[in-house]
Amino acid sequence: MIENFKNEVNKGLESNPKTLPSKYFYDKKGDALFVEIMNLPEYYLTRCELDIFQNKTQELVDAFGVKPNTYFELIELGAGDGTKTKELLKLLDSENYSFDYFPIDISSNALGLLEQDLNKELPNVSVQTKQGDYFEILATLKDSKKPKIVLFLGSNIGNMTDDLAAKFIYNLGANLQAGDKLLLGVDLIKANEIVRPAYNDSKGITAKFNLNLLDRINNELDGDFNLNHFKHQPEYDKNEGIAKSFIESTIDQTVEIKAIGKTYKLAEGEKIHTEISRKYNDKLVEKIIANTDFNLEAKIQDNKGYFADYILTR
Ligand code: AVJ
Repeated sequence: MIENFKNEVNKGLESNPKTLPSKYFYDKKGDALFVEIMNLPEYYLTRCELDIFQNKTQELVDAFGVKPNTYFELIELGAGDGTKTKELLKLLDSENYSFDYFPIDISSNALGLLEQDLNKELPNVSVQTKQGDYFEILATLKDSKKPKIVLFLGSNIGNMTDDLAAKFIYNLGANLQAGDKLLLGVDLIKANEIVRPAYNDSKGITAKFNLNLLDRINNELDGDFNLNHFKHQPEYDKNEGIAKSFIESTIDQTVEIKAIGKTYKLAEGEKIHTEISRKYNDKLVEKIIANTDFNLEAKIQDNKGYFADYILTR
């Protein structure tokens, strides 16, 4: 684990232009900052998808094509605190659907909290938490041959390049059977004035979230990044449809990472690319599923038309 972190940090900082992987945002402090981001007025994504789960719940269930008397498995990749999914679970529970809910997450802590909360609020829903790697767990669930609905919410796929997203969906298909469904939550391409503030909020929480990556390297790899000499630098252009985050060096400097045993030079104005957040439209969704076993079944949007939950059928 720490070896991977070292290797990826070293590879990224030796690249030209420099990069660091966004998956390392999420240490304890990063998790807490992301919760703060989700509550920001500028960060519309979470609220828009919650609007779908609250107000278009029946449309979602209709698109799943499930019936109350036929058992299915509801699987969620990266369950988080389950706020959105709870709305769906409430409806399925009140209409006596027969299913088990399998939230999958890398954080056993998050899963424990979610299970506790659901057992209290929806005691009739069977919750089977699964801690670990998405694909390893899906491979074990495949053996049951039960009909499956997989949820991948929150525009989490947005952190992947289009190539990686296509491979990811292909691999999901390989772990499912014909007729199974995938609910893919994506942020839609829209005006700069709406997307830019979501990644550059007025309270500077997103800036802290981005720069926390340097802090994590300082803490875990004995680095000496001085956060006063770096700044958050986001970019978005609707013609490309990808929000990008950079960390910009504000002076000429050399940083040392002792655990790697190396130093890295940064020029004033030089940027480290830390994240992409891909925004989608129908064409791009069609593109990433083109070489997979999935077909587009339905598209369900929030009332503003900012966000979409696409239902794909395997
Ligand atoms: C968790 C990947 C959906 O890209 O919008 C939020 C992460 N980065 N603000 C996103 C994030 C900066 C978020 N995802």
